[in-house]
Amino acid sequence: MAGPIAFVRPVPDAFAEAVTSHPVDPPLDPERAAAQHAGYVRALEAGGYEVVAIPPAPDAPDSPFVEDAAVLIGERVLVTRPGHPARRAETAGVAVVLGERFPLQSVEAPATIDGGDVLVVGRRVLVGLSGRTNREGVEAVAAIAIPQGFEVAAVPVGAVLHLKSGLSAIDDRTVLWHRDACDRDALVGLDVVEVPGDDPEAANVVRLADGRILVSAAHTATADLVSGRGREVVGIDVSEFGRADGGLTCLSIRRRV
Ligand code: CIR
Repeated sequence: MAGPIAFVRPVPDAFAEAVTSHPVDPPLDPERAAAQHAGYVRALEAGGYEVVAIPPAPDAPDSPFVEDAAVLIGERVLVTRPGHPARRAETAGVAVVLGERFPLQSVEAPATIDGGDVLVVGRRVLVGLSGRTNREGVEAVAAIAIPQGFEVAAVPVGAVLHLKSGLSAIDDRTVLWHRDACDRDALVGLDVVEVPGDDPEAANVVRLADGRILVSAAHTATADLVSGRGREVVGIDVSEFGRADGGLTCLSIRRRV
């Protein structure tokens, strides 16, 4: 089996036009985002991932949030149909690169699915029902996951963009959870660490291949919680992506083993 791999996509100048839930002032800064993206890539590499860059999409402002365009579970990939119509053109270029390594499945209308709504924890797959992902989208994820031995559960998402905007895993049974992401009851059977504060993105971290946890530098309480669980933390600044409603997981499609 190949080693840990992460797919990323560079920041285009058009990033200034990314979809945002709130007006941003000053405008999004593609240069600053590109510098932060370079730091993110370095952190993934230092954490043990082979990083593969998908060719840039100059006309797709949100394309660095590559996680939303494809879901990689086990040995199979679901090319998504993003919930926001402006993001649908992103999937073609992602499919070309992932298709060189994995069998692809695609999604037909009326299904919509954003990868930000799909959290794999051990053999469990939690799929958020959100403004971006519908029931048919959940079924499409189940169709690639269940035959590989994963359990799949639909999870109604709270006041966040995606399920993972406020929920992520630090090992195969422990999740960081912010109350805005979903009902805690949806996580029964998992070890749940509640992340305090008003910003759900504080619960969005990335498991590096070497077991360390990538945490946004803005979220020092999260870093303390993670290190309190015996995990080494790597801090990184991704604030420019946060202004466009994205967090750490959004910037890559990863497979750890
Ligand atoms: C969007 O609204 O679609 C982007 N501006 C942000 C996407 C963030 N992706 C993610 O949480 N997986």
